[in-house]
Amino acid sequence: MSTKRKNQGDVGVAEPKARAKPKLERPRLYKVLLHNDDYTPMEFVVLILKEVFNKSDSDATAIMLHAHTHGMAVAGVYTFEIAETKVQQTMALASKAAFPLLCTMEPEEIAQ
Ligand code: TYC
Repeated sequence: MSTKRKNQGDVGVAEPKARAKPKLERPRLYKVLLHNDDYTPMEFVVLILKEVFNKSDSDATAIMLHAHTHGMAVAGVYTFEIAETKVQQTMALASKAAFPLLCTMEPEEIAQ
């Protein structure tokens, strides 16, 4: 077999190689939501926001009051596994204390 390369014309010759640094997709983010109810004490919700969501006392109080008056509030925005863990931790603490506090997560809208 010949060692000479076949003539491939100009196809691809002057083209740059594939990107050296491929662009990474941003990970999808999830909002963790605290839902209002009539029975969970305000102090317990503030405690959850401080302990699970690492909020300051004043941020925790503001988020709790938002849920209390508007029906729900965003406790934080995280990647999937972190959001899932925070939902599980919150629900475990609520059920241990026998409060009906509901915590859920939903994907953030994708920015265009
Ligand atoms: N509404 C509750 C009360 O009056 C307090 C509360 C606030 C409960 C926020 C849940 O996500 C919540 N004791």
